[in-house]
Amino acid sequence: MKLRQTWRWFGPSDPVTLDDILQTGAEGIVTALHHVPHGELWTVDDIRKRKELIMSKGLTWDVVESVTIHEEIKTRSGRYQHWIELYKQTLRNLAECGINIVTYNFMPVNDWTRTNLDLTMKDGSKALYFNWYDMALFDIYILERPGAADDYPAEVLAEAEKRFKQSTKESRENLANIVMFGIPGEKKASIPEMRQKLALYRDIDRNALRENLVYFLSQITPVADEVGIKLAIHPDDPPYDILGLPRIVRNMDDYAYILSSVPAASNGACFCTGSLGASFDNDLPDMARKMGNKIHFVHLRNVKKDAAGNFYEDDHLGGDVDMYAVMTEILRIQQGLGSSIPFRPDHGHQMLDDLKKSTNPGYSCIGRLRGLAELRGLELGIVKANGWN
Ligand code: DNO
Repeated sequence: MKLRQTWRWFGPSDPVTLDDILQTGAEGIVTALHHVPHGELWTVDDIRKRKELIMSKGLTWDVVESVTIHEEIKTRSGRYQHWIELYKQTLRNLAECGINIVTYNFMPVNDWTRTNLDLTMKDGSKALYFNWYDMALFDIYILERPGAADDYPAEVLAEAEKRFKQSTKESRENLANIVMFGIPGEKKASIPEMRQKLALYRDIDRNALRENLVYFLSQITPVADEVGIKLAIHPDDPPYDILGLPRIVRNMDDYAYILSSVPAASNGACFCTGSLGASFDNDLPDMARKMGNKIHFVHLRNVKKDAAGNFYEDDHLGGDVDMYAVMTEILRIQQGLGSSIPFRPDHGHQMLDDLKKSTNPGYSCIGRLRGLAELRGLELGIVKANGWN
């Protein structure tokens, strides 16, 4: 049995339309109700309308990415129990509409973080990039987080200071917008809002955040098990502590802790090779082997790191991640299952005609289409060579 080829769509305002997606050869859609504020209930009516829209084009809604977790759940403060009850009801509503894989993350404050959204590659295409010097520049000189300078090595501090001196008001605003970019179609944070959110985590260290995640999972997994939903926690991107915030989904130890602390059938992972591949410590094929059928969803993407840990997003089959080895492990897991694990080509370079269009960073059409085509070919080759079908 093969994997299921899916495609992330940001809803009706996505410049890549459902008609476009049909031509990529993707079989299923990954999406969310991005207009619903974080934490609020997804109603059956809203879910059904979105599902019907997708089905009217001959596609299916296979995976939700993401039902975002309210910050009060992550910090276990304020009305967290109220938000958890809403989360449970959203899971029930999704199951009622026949949607049964739900991706989420437990990154404090920010979702994925980059410092450059259009790094020019040798071939003229553009890629997303993360650089510690610009991250430090943002953290120390723009966000002005108390104690920020203590979190970076001297070499990074020196380069950040140099870059700050050369920066302009406009370049600093631009950097802040990139670091706080968030998810297309969702509310963007301002610097004062970001400071307020960071303050909520003042007393939350790694252990406390882990406990909050385990509490959340112990609350929602009985519902997910009952209605047949598979949960898929996305790793932290990048898999490092940033902005003084603890990150708790970075490597195999973190996943082992999360999966064993709440041993429910529904408790599983989104295996994102781009996020996990940004760490020198992660051996991805080995992680896939260890996680086995706890992998409920897969993001395939590649990264190229330099010695300092800065990284850019490379071609899907280029970069540091051995995509052949990862694909082989995922397909090996797939052979023992009765249903297809969905994967999507994650991010892609802005290239060809897309360079002239306004696109969602990482989510333009042609770069992902190239990725999907390459990954689909890789899959076919591995399946045939192993006598799988
Ligand atoms: C970035 C994405 C992430 C992911 C969420 C899952 O492109 O992979 O934003 O959707 O972290 O909750």
